[in-house]
Amino acid sequence: MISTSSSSPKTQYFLDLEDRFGAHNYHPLPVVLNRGEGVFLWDVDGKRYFDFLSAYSAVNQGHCHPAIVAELIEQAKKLTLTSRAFHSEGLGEFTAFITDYFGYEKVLPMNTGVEAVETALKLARKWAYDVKGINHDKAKIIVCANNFHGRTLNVISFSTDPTAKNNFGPYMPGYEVIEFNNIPALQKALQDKNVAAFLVEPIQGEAGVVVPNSGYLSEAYSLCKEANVLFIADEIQTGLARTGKMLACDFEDVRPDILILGKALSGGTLPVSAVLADDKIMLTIKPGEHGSTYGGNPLSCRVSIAALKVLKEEKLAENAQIQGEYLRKKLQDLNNPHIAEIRGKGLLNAIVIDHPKPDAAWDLCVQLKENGLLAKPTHGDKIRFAPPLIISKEQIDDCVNIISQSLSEVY
Ligand code: IF1
Repeated sequence: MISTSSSSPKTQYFLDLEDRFGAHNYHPLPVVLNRGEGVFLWDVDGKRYFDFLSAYSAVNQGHCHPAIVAELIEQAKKLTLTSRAFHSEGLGEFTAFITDYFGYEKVLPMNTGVEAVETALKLARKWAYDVKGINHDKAKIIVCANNFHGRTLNVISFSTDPTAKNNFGPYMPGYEVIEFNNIPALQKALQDKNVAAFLVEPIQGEAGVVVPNSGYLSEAYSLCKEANVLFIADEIQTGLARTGKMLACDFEDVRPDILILGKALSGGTLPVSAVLADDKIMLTIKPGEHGSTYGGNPLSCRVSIAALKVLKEEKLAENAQIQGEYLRKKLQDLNNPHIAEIRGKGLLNAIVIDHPKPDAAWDLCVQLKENGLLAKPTHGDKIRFAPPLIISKEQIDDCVNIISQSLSEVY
């Protein structure tokens, strides 16, 4: 039984249900939500919170965005799923829309983020054999330490996080892990002629919002080009305006050979992911070689078009840039001795807590919750601050006041 002194009977009821009947594969804050609108969430007692997690960047457009929900409802009444055994109006329109939006020749739609990562990795291997001419079963993919790309057996095979990986073996071969933000390490790894691709998060999210040196992505991209190796960007968390540009790779004018998107591609309404690439890569996968029952369904397609339109119409990249800078400055100005570091880009931010108590970051998050702001600790001492991108300056002011007050109450 999960119990906290402040949980209401109603909250406790739902905590107990999950605890009793749900797998224990998460450790959530003890808050039970039942409504969302814009930057706000409400719990079962009607208490309102600022959302500073945005479902790990899936609700960049804000909760229950009216334009996205309207499209969802309208399409749900018309046609939701055909499977890819047949064509649908929605899929045709989506493929044209998203390839034009990001400037690629082709798209392959999937559902969850990790499925899109798997798709990108399969594409890279197929390209390696069919185009680059690597010998059968020899293709190698370079990845970075402290990566997070999802939770399938293949993807955790190249995780360096023991919690995500241990006791799930045997693992998939064919990966080499190098240090993130280390160009010489990449140079060395690229000397192997069997390297097909380099898979990287432009900013490492799970690692605690680790922003690489400026120039890292563009240099890594150039090295990949020289070595005839595909540069794969996992922009599932960093993309779609989160960091202050449409893609985090845009900061360095890098156009990935394979671009992976997910999360906010549906504005938090249903799982939609996508892999974008040009013909010379995408057309290496032939009919029957890859797919998904729900991937590219007409409901997802229409919702995704609406979600992408909102990003541009509401200038969310610009707002993320402006409010992100403002948030980091306001947090600096607190001059709080327990905030050791404030880092991030746009509205993908994290603070590092400096406090002797082992659960210091968790305790602060519980206090933030008491004071009406929801954020989640990661790796013990870090807290992610990533509100929906529609947040205003006045709302940031309110949030920083809550953070300041909570810090003084808890430490
Ligand atoms: C969980 C983290 C964030 C991702 C990148 C692929 C995926 C993710 C860059 C897979 C997913 C989520 C999953 C969520 C926690 C969360 C997370 F802390 F674990 F690392 F956001 F930072 N690539 N990230 O960030 O996408 O299959 O989940 O749709 O609980 O696993 P998915």
